[in-house]
Amino acid sequence: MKIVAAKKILRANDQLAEENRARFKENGAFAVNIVGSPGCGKTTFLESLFRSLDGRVAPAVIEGDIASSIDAERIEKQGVPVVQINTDGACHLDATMVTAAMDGLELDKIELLVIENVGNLVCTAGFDLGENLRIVILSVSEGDDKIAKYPAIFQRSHALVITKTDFLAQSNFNVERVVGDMRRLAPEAEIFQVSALHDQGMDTVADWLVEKCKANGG
Ligand SMILES: Nc1nc2c(ncn2[C@@H]2O[C@H](COP(=O)(O)OP(=O)(O)OP(=O)(O)O)[C@@H](O)[C@H]2O)c(=O)[nH]1
Ligand SMILES: [Mg+2]
Repeated sequence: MKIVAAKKILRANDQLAEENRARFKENGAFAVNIVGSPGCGKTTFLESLFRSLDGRVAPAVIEGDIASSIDAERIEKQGVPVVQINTDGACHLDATMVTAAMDGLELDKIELLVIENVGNLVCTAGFDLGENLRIVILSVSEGDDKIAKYPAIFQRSHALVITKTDFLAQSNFNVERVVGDMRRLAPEAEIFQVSALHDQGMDTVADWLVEKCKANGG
């Protein structure tokens, strides 16, 4: 019985995710779901990304957190429109929450809609939000075994961003192992290496996203 219930919830989520995707398309908004562990550097990545984009596309953010508006306040400081979702304990966003958040945004004015998911490498993997692209962030301080240990989220992502590379010199993190693990699981995925806090490597990511937005009609 429990398995049937879970399947029903996922089917309902998938249906709503398709509706979200259609709404993004209608409005010319390219949606990106950012996933990764708590503290891996998702918000710092966004802050650096918006500096790098430097107005080339019109961005907005949906911030997902269990509690607080700390991340939304950080994004707001950059002058980027943002809506905060508090999941009240849930370890991932779902398509319904994103539908509700859209009401707080002028979707037709947005070319790049970034959704920062709740920090979690497990629960976020199963829930399509209606995004066009999923980016998974892995920081050097988490260790190089994470793709092997949490494969689903990496397998279902279109890009891997290895961040906090400024820590590489003080760590035993093996970049080649991580790249190899990702290539085996998701051969088509893009792989970037950045130090978002220091704005290093971010121009390549920003250029790639601008191309995606333009191809989407933005
Ligand atoms: N040295 C270094 N620190 C970083 C980098 N990126 C993020 N940090 C630090 O890592 C910590 C967590 O960064 P956040 O961007 O808040 O991480 P997050 O993934 O958004 O965290 P949650 O939303 O709570 O899951 C902060 O102290 C950042 O300053 C980086 O590239 N290098
Ligand atoms: Mg954050």
